[in-house]
Amino acid sequence: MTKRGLFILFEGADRVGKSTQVQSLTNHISNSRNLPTKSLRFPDRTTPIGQILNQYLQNSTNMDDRALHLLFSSNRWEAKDSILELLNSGTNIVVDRYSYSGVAYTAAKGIDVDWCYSCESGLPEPDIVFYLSMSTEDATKRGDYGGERYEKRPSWKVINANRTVEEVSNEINQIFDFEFESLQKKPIGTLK
Ligand code: 2DT
Ligand code: MG
Repeated sequence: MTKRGLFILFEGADRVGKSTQVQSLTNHISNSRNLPTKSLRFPDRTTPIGQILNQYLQNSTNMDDRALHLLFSSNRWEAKDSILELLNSGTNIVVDRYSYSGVAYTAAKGIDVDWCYSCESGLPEPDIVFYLSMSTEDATKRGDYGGERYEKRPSWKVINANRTVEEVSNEINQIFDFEFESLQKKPIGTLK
Protein backbone atom coordinates (compact mmCIF):
# COMPACT_ATOMS: atom_id res chain seq x y z
CA MET A 1 0.00 0.00 0.00
CA THR A 2 1.31 3.44 -0.88
CA LYS A 3 1.59 5.62 2.19
CA ARG A 4 0.40 9.17 1.85
CA GLY A 5 2.80 12.02 1.28
CA LEU A 6 3.55 14.66 3.89
CA PHE A 7 2.72 18.34 3.54
CA ILE A 8 5.72 20.30 4.80
CA LEU A 9 5.43 24.08 4.93
CA PHE A 10 8.06 26.79 5.28
CA GLU A 11 7.00 30.18 6.57
CA GLY A 12 9.00 33.23 7.55
CA ALA A 13 9.80 36.76 6.50
CA ASP A 14 11.43 37.66 3.19
CA ARG A 15 15.05 36.67 2.74
CA VAL A 16 15.31 34.33 5.70
CA GLY A 17 16.24 31.54 3.28
CA LYS A 18 12.90 29.78 2.71
CA SER A 19 13.51 28.94 -0.95
CA THR A 20 16.96 27.52 -0.20
CA GLN A 21 15.60 25.35 2.60
CA VAL A 22 12.60 24.23 0.54
CA GLN A 23 15.01 23.01 -2.13
CA SER A 24 17.31 21.43 0.42
CA LEU A 25 14.56 19.48 2.22
CA THR A 26 13.05 18.43 -1.12
CA ASN A 27 16.44 16.95 -2.06
CA HIS A 28 16.86 15.37 1.37
CA ILE A 29 13.51 13.57 1.16
CA SER A 30 14.06 12.39 -2.42
CA ASN A 31 17.63 11.25 -1.77
CA SER A 32 17.46 9.76 1.70
CA ARG A 33 14.14 7.97 1.27
CA ASN A 34 13.84 7.72 -2.46
CA LEU A 35 10.30 9.09 -2.23
CA PRO A 36 8.58 11.33 -4.79
CA THR A 37 8.77 14.90 -3.50
CA LYS A 38 7.68 18.12 -5.12
CA SER A 39 8.20 21.72 -4.11
CA LEU A 40 5.43 24.27 -4.49
CA ARG A 41 5.18 27.95 -3.67
CA PHE A 42 2.43 30.44 -2.98
CA PRO A 43 1.50 32.65 -4.60
CA ASP A 44 1.59 30.34 -7.61
CA ARG A 45 2.12 33.03 -10.21
CA THR A 46 1.53 30.67 -13.16
CA THR A 47 -2.29 30.57 -12.95
CA PRO A 48 -4.59 33.37 -14.19
CA ILE A 49 -5.20 34.43 -10.56
CA GLY A 50 -1.48 34.17 -9.90
CA GLN A 51 -0.80 36.50 -12.82
CA ILE A 52 -3.06 39.14 -11.29
CA LEU A 53 -1.19 38.72 -7.99
CA ASN A 54 2.11 39.00 -9.80
CA GLN A 55 1.03 42.28 -11.38
CA TYR A 56 0.01 43.57 -7.97
CA LEU A 57 3.30 42.46 -6.38
CA GLN A 58 5.27 44.14 -9.12
CA ASN A 59 3.46 47.38 -8.28
CA SER A 60 1.67 47.69 -11.55
CA THR A 61 -1.82 47.48 -10.05
CA ASN A 62 -3.63 48.76 -6.98
CA MET A 63 -6.27 46.72 -5.26
CA ASP A 64 -8.65 46.79 -2.33
CA ASP A 65 -7.03 44.97 0.63
CA ARG A 66 -9.82 42.43 1.01
CA ALA A 67 -10.10 41.77 -2.71
CA LEU A 68 -6.36 41.12 -2.72
CA HIS A 69 -6.66 38.80 0.26
CA LEU A 70 -9.38 36.80 -1.47
CA LEU A 71 -7.21 36.43 -4.57
CA PHE A 72 -4.28 35.09 -2.52
CA SER A 73 -6.69 32.70 -0.83
CA SER A 74 -8.27 31.65 -4.17
CA ASN A 75 -4.80 30.93 -5.44
CA ARG A 76 -4.57 28.27 -2.70
CA TRP A 77 -8.12 26.98 -3.22
CA GLU A 78 -7.45 26.45 -6.90
CA ALA A 79 -4.49 24.24 -5.89
CA LYS A 80 -6.46 22.23 -3.32
CA ASP A 81 -7.40 19.26 -5.51
CA SER A 82 -3.92 18.87 -6.92
CA ILE A 83 -2.40 19.09 -3.42
CA LEU A 84 -4.71 16.34 -2.18
CA GLU A 85 -4.00 14.21 -5.26
CA LEU A 86 -0.27 14.53 -4.69
CA LEU A 87 -0.52 13.64 -1.00
CA ASN A 88 -2.92 10.75 -1.58
CA SER A 89 -0.72 9.32 -4.31
CA GLY A 90 2.26 9.31 -1.94
CA THR A 91 4.08 12.43 -3.11
CA ASN A 92 5.52 14.62 -0.36
CA ILE A 93 5.13 18.35 -0.92
CA VAL A 94 7.46 21.02 0.42
CA VAL A 95 5.74 24.38 0.21
CA ASP A 96 7.10 27.93 0.33
CA ARG A 97 4.42 30.10 2.06
CA TYR A 98 0.74 29.22 2.54
CA SER A 99 -2.26 30.36 4.58
CA TYR A 100 -0.20 31.76 7.46
CA SER A 101 1.52 34.22 5.12
CA GLY A 102 -1.91 35.10 3.79
CA VAL A 103 -3.27 35.86 7.25
CA ALA A 104 -0.14 37.65 8.47
CA TYR A 105 0.22 39.99 5.50
CA THR A 106 -3.44 41.03 5.39
CA ALA A 107 -3.92 41.24 9.17
CA ALA A 108 -0.85 43.51 9.29
CA LYS A 109 -2.89 46.03 7.29
CA GLY A 110 -5.37 46.20 10.17
CA ILE A 111 -7.93 43.76 8.81
CA ASP A 112 -9.59 41.38 11.27
CA VAL A 113 -7.52 38.23 11.76
CA ASP A 114 -10.55 35.96 12.01
CA TRP A 115 -11.94 37.31 8.77
CA CYS A 116 -8.56 36.73 7.16
CA TYR A 117 -8.35 33.18 8.43
CA SER A 118 -11.94 32.25 7.58
CA CYS A 119 -11.04 32.17 3.89
CA GLU A 120 -8.50 29.44 4.62
CA SER A 121 -10.82 27.16 6.54
CA GLY A 122 -11.22 23.85 4.70
CA LEU A 123 -7.89 23.88 2.89
CA PRO A 124 -5.46 20.97 3.38
CA GLU A 125 -3.48 21.42 6.56
CA PRO A 126 0.32 21.18 6.69
CA ASP A 127 1.82 18.37 8.77
CA ILE A 128 4.84 20.39 9.87
CA VAL A 129 5.43 24.12 9.65
CA PHE A 130 9.07 25.22 9.73
CA TYR A 131 9.05 28.85 10.76
CA LEU A 132 12.40 30.33 9.78
CA SER A 133 13.21 33.01 12.25
CA MET A 134 16.11 35.45 12.13
CA SER A 135 16.35 36.01 15.86
CA THR A 136 15.16 34.30 19.00
CA GLU A 137 13.28 37.48 19.77
CA ASP A 138 11.21 36.90 16.65
CA ALA A 139 10.65 33.34 17.74
CA THR A 140 9.04 34.35 20.99
CA LYS A 141 6.84 36.77 19.09
CA ARG A 142 5.70 34.15 16.64
CA GLY A 143 2.19 34.26 18.05
CA ASP A 144 1.79 37.47 16.07
CA TYR A 145 2.42 35.52 12.97
CA GLY A 146 -1.14 34.73 12.03
CA GLY A 147 -2.20 34.23 15.63
CA GLU A 148 -1.52 31.49 18.13
CA ARG A 149 -4.73 29.62 17.51
CA TYR A 150 -3.48 28.78 14.05
CA GLU A 151 -0.42 27.12 15.45
CA LYS A 152 -2.36 24.65 17.50
CA ARG A 153 -2.91 21.79 15.11
CA PRO A 154 0.05 21.46 12.79
CA SER A 155 3.34 21.03 14.46
CA TRP A 156 5.23 24.35 14.37
CA LYS A 157 9.00 24.28 14.56
CA VAL A 158 10.75 27.57 15.05
CA ILE A 159 14.13 27.38 13.35
CA ASN A 160 16.85 29.92 13.97
CA ALA A 161 17.67 30.88 10.40
CA ASN A 162 20.53 33.15 11.39
CA ARG A 163 23.11 30.41 10.82
CA THR A 164 24.80 28.81 7.82
CA VAL A 165 22.62 27.12 5.22
CA GLU A 166 24.04 23.73 6.32
CA GLU A 167 23.39 24.28 10.00
CA VAL A 168 19.81 25.24 9.25
CA SER A 169 19.20 22.37 6.86
CA ASN A 170 20.78 19.83 9.23
CA GLU A 171 18.34 20.80 11.95
CA ILE A 172 15.40 20.70 9.54
CA ASN A 173 16.43 17.28 8.21
CA GLN A 174 16.72 15.91 11.73
CA ILE A 175 13.27 17.14 12.70
CA PHE A 176 11.80 15.81 9.48
CA ASP A 177 13.44 12.38 9.94
CA PHE A 178 12.25 12.20 13.52
CA GLU A 179 8.61 13.07 12.70
CA PHE A 180 8.25 11.39 9.33
CA GLU A 181 6.86 7.97 10.23
CA SER A 182 4.34 9.05 12.83
CA LEU A 183 3.02 11.86 10.63
CA GLN A 184 2.55 9.50 7.69
CA LYS A 185 0.13 7.46 9.79
CA LYS A 186 -2.10 10.45 10.53
CA PRO A 187 -4.89 11.31 8.13
CA ILE A 188 -4.42 14.47 6.08
CA GLY A 189 -5.68 17.39 8.15
CA THR A 190 -7.96 20.27 7.20
CA LEU A 191 -7.52 23.87 8.34
CA LYS A 192 -10.26 24.64 10.82
P1 2DT B 1 7.14 35.55 -2.39
O1 2DT B 1 8.15 36.63 -2.38
O2 2DT B 1 7.42 34.47 -1.41
O3 2DT B 1 6.83 35.03 -3.79
O4 2DT B 1 5.78 36.21 -1.87
N1 2DT B 1 1.83 37.08 0.33
C1 2DT B 1 2.01 35.76 0.08
C2 2DT B 1 0.62 37.59 0.78
O5 2DT B 1 0.47 38.78 1.02
N2 2DT B 1 -0.42 36.72 0.95
C3 2DT B 1 -0.30 35.38 0.70
O6 2DT B 1 -1.28 34.63 0.86
C4 2DT B 1 0.97 34.87 0.25
C5 2DT B 1 1.14 33.42 -0.05
C6 2DT B 1 4.19 37.70 0.85
C7 2DT B 1 5.31 37.38 -2.43
C8 2DT B 1 4.68 38.26 -1.41
O7 2DT B 1 3.30 37.92 -1.26
C9 2DT B 1 2.93 38.00 0.11
C10 2DT B 1 5.29 38.20 -0.03
MG1 MG C 1 10.19 36.48 -1.60
